Amino acid sequence: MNAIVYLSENDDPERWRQALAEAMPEADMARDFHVWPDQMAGLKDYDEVDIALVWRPPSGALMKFPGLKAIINLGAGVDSILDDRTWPRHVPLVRMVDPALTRHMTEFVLHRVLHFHRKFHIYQGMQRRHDWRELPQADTLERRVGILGAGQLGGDAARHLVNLGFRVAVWSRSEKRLGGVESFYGNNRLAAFLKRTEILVCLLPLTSGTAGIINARTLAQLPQGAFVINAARGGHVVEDDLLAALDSGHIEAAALDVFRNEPLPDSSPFWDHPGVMLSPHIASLSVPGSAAAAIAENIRRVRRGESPRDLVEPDAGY
Ligand code: NDP
Ligand code: OXD
Repeated sequence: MNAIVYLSENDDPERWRQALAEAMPEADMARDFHVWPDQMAGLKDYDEVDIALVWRPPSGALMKFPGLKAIINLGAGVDSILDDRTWPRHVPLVRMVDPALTRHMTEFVLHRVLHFHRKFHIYQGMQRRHDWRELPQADTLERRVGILGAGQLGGDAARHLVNLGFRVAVWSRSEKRLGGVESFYGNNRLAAFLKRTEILVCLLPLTSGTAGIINARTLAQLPQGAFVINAARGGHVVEDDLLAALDSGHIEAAALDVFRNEPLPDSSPFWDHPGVMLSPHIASLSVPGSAAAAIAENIRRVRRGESPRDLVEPDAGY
């Protein structure tokens, strides 16, 4: 028998059970979908579990299922799994690639880029002071946006920004050919990418090669008055360095969705910093009704003995 175990404290498991039931009418999700650790009673033997659906699973939990054929992550970033030394490396790990996840991230990026580009961060303060003035406005065609990461999310955001007229560049490991987008790749091109970037967007995976990439040195390489938008992981930013750059005015403002410690502690200076627009890790939330299609297809592939799509390369870290 094949069974699915759901390991996540982040979401309502019933939403995923329901979405998968619709995407896999051939399966009996009432019988075969088990929620760790509270709803495991219906399972005779942990060996029966071939699929784990996970989001930040508790350390050691995946080791309890020796028959696993795939670990399917209910989000795009797999850093929390790879950081846990107990995850079974021999089991294929799948990340989330889903049109709704991509669409919603692009909305977030467009919103933040337009917010800074059109100076709404300044107009908001002016409203509070009853200050009716118009500020000089740069033309979109002259505004240089740079995206760290040009994968599913960075690539889509880049395309939409190009459509709005922005001058867009991406930075990735390998060269990209995206219409109208300048491609920088490799560590030795990072400085040149930063030098031309007025609005920096981070959409990198968190790996040993990208942790702390937004730091005093790289922030100093951005032009005076640049903006930072981080929708990837808190670990990409050296938070004290960003605060110092905001305080000095070198960075005019930042939009931060992710933090090293989440939920963001009440004592964090980011909460009340006038240059920070903050959100609680909601840039793009997984949508079960949309993501279930790709998950169902991967479950079918694995059960037919085929390799799943959207595999993570553990050595690369994403
Ligand atoms: P992808 O794996 O599709 O893309 C990753 C991109 O980063 C690729 O272009 C890759 O380069 C590049 N990259 C990786 N390592 C390096 C490096 N060392 N130097 C330069 N470029 C590098 O990931 P997604 O676009 O699907 O997701 C990106 C991240 O967004 C996730 O890992 C997650 O952390 C975050 N996220 C945040 C959400 C939120 O709500 N805040 C929601 C969803 C995701 P190459 O193409 O050459 O391989
Ligand atoms: C993700 C996230 O990685 O929501 O999908 O952060």
